[in-house]
Amino acid sequence: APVGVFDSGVGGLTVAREIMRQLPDENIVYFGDTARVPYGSKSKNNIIRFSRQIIRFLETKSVKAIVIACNTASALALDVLKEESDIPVIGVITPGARAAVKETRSKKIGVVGTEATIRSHTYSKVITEMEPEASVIGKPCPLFVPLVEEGFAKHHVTDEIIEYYLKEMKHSDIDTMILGCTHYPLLRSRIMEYFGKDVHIVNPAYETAMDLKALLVGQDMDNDSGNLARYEFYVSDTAEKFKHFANSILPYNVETIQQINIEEY
Ligand code: DGN
Repeated sequence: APVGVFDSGVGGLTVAREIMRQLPDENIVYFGDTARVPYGSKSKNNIIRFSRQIIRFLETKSVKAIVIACNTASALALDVLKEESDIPVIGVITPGARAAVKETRSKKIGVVGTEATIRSHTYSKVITEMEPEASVIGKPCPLFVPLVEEGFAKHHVTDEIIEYYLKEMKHSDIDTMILGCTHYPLLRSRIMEYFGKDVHIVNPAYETAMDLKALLVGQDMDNDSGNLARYEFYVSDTAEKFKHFANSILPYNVETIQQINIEEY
């Protein structure tokens, strides 16, 4: 059976890419909610409703586990969805938080993400449950998403926006920073350059793939067939833009992407 991965759009492909790297035998069904992106500026009720529909859709594909690749949906909907679902559902927040707690010496951790993710304080809550002495500074960086999607990751305006958003964080005493949004790993090298060596950068996509591996092995659900893994992609808006982005970040060429009406689920 495949693993279901979903996101508000294309960003979750950074998580799918890590799963492909770390679990090369696993089949993946990916859903990107391109008709309703962005989630970062939406209310909790809507994010839960959207995520519920997507999980119902993925269940029709007989997935054995679901990864919520979207930080915003993980921050606002994971608790509810986990409770409702018969199959294991994991998000990106706990894996990212755990890695940050392990890494930090100063116990001062920075988190960047969408407006909704930062406002929810979910990263802070999860981090302080693991390490009560930790303090977390959050900063919403909403412009990072369109910059990445429009192909501006290496443009000098992106460096200016990084400076604009992260100036305060740079002059704080954090020693670890979580890239708490699916798109931000694509700005990783620019952000690392901006902070210099003193700040450790955590990529929750990488950590989540490790957690998924542990989950599948632990429940004896890992696929060691040795066959070539199958990847299926579904979106709620036209496939064209998704395809372009997918082919710019995935290690192989995506040919077929199917558009579905997610409101039917
Ligand atoms: N996928 C979203 C996240 O990780 O929070 C970012 C895109 C969005 O919905 N704004």
